[in-house]
Amino acid sequence: MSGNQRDDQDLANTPLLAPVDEGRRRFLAGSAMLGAAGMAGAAGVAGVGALTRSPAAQAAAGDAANIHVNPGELDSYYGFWSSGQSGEVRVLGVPSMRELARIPVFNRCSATGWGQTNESLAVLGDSARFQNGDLHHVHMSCTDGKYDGRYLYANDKLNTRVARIRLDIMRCDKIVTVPNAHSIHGLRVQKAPKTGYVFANGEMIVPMPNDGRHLDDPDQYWSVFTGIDGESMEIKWQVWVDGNLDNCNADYSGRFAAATCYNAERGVTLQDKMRFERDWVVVFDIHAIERAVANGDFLNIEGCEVPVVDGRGDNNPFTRYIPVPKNPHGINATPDGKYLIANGKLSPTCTVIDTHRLPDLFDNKIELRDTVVAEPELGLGPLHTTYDGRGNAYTTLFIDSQVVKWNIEDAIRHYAGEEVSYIRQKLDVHYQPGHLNATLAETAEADGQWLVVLSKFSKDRFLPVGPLHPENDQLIDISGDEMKLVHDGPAFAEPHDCIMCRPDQVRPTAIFNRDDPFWAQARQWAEEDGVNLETDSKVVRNGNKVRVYLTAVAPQYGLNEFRVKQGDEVTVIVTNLDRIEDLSHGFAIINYGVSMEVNPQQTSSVTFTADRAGVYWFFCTWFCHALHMEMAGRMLVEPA
Ligand code: K7E
Ligand code: CUA
Ligand code: CA
Repeated sequence: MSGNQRDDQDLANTPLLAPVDEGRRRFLAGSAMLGAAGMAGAAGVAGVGALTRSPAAQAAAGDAANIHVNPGELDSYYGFWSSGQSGEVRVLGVPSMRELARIPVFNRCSATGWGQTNESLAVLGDSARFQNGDLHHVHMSCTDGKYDGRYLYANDKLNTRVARIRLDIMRCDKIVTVPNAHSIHGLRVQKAPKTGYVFANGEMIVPMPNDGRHLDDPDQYWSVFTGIDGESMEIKWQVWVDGNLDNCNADYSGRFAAATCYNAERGVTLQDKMRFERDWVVVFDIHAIERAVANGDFLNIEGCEVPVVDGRGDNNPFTRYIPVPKNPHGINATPDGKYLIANGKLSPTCTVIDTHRLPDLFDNKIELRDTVVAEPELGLGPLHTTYDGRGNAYTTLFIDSQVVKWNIEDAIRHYAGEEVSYIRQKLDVHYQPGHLNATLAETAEADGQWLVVLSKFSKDRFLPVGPLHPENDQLIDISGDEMKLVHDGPAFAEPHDCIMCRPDQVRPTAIFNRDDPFWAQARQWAEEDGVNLETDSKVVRNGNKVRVYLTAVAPQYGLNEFRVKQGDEVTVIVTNLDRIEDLSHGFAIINYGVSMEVNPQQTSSVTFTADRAGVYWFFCTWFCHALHMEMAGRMLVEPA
C-alpha cells in the first residue's frame, strides 16, 4: 500500500490537482461498482496504507501545548457533538476536547432516567416505544446568521424524528415524528432572519402513505422535505420531491434551502442508486412554499393534515434540481452567504453554487448549471466542507483520509479558465473522515481558529479495546496559514457531526427555576392533590393509584418510608429543594429498575407498578453530602 501513500504525496504536490491519477479513478469507480461493500473495502485499504505514523502526527507533538487547558481554566469554545446510533448529544470543551456533558435525546439514559421519567416520556410522546435513535446532525438556532443560544435541533435517522434541546437546561423538551417521510437524515436550521424553520430531509423513498400499498412498485416511492417551526415544533409544510434527500443546508438570506440527492434514480438497490452520472442539488424557495401554503394551494397525503406542495418535475414554483456529479453528500453554505458547496462523494469534486443566482434560476432567466461557478477537483471521496471565514474551504476526503484546504475564489477563477491553483494544503487524518467543522463555521461569524474532523476509523491510534474501535475526533489548528493536527480524541459510536460556538453564545442555568414547564404534569398532580411540591412530603391514594411526594434536601428525603399495596400504580414525585449550584440528588429504588436525576430546584417523577411485595430501599444516586450513603428510605409494599 506504499504505492497509495506515494499517490497521496503526488496529489498533494500537484498544484492544480489536474486529472486525478488514472489508477485512483479506477479505484474509485471500482468502489462505486461494488457499492457500500466496496466503499468499506476501499476504506480498509486506504486505512492500511496510512497505518504508519504520518509526519503530520509527529509534528503535532510540538504543538500540543496550544490546546492544553490548565486545571481550573475554561475552554474557549463549546462543542456540541452528535452521537449517531448512540442517540444522544455530547457537549465538549474545545480546544481541550474534554467531554463536559451528555444530553440524552433518542436513547435511554441510566443516569438521568431519560426514557423512564414522566417528564421525558411526555417529551418522547408516542415515540417513547422506541428506546433508540440515530442522531446525525445537531444545529443551533440562529438569529441574523449567528448562533443565538436558544435551542439545539437534532434528527433521528432511525425513527424519523426531530428533537429540540433547550440550551438553558441542556435537556430535550420536544420531539416530533415526521409524517410521510421515512428516516430523517439531513437537518439544518434557517439561519436568517431567525430560526425559524428547522429543515428535515426525508432520506429513504417509500409509498405515501406507507400503509401497505405499492409494496412492489418502487415507481410509487417518494420522499419529502419538511419545514418545522423551531419555536412551536409544529410541522408547517412538506415538499414532495423527486429523487431522495441526503444532507441539507440553508442560505443566509432566509429564502433558500438546498439538499443533496444521491438517488435521483429513485432506485431501491445499490446498483440502481449509482446508475446516473449525475444526481442533483435540489434548491427550495421557502417564500414560494409559504405563499402556496397560505393560499391553500397544497395537497394532503391521505391520513395526514400537513400541507404538502408538489415540488416534483422541472417546472414548479418550489424547487430547482441542479445536476451535480454522482451521489453527492454534504452541502455547506459559506459564511459570507455567497455559495452553497456540495460534496461529490463518488466524484472527486465539489460543486460551488452561487446563491445570488438562485432568484434568477427560479425566475427561469438562467439555466440550472448557470448557477455553478466552480467544480474543483479535490481528491477522493469528498464528504463535507467547512470554512475559516478567510475565503478558504476545508473538505474531508473519505477515501484519501485527508482534509484538503482550498481557496474558493481561486477555484472559481480556475473554473473560469484562469491558470491558478486553488489547493492550499492536504493534511492526512486518521482515518476516513466524515464530517468536519470549524469554529462558528456554520454561521456568519466563522473565525478560523479550530477545525474538528470526525474520523470514522482509528485503527492504530489508541490502545486496543476489542473489535469495536473508537472513532477519532481530531483537532486541527487552522489559525495560521497551515493546518496543524494537534489532538486525537477517541469517541464512542458514532459522532457524525459537531458544531462549535463561543461560551458567551450559550447561557445555561445552574439551578432550575421553580416555574419551569419541564414538570408541568407533576405540578398539575400536586394541585389536584392539594400538595405543595416545595414543602410537602406525603402519600396520596386514589383507588389503586398512589402518588408519593418527596422533598429532597441533602442528605434527606422528606419521608423515611412510604407504604403501598402490591399491584398499586405508584408515582413518585421528588423535588430537590437545595438551592446550591451543583447539588444534584437522584432517586432510585432497588430491584425496581427505577433511577432518575433531580437537579437543584427540579421536580422529577416516575411511575411504576409495585408488582412485588416486600421491603425495597430507595436511595440517592448523586453524591451530594458526607451522608449521601445514608440518604435513603424504604418503600414498604404490602402483599396483595
Ligand atoms: Cu456525512 Cu449522516 Cu452528516 Cu455521517 S452524514 S458523515
Ligand atoms: Cu442526595 Cu446523594
Ligand atoms: Ca445516484
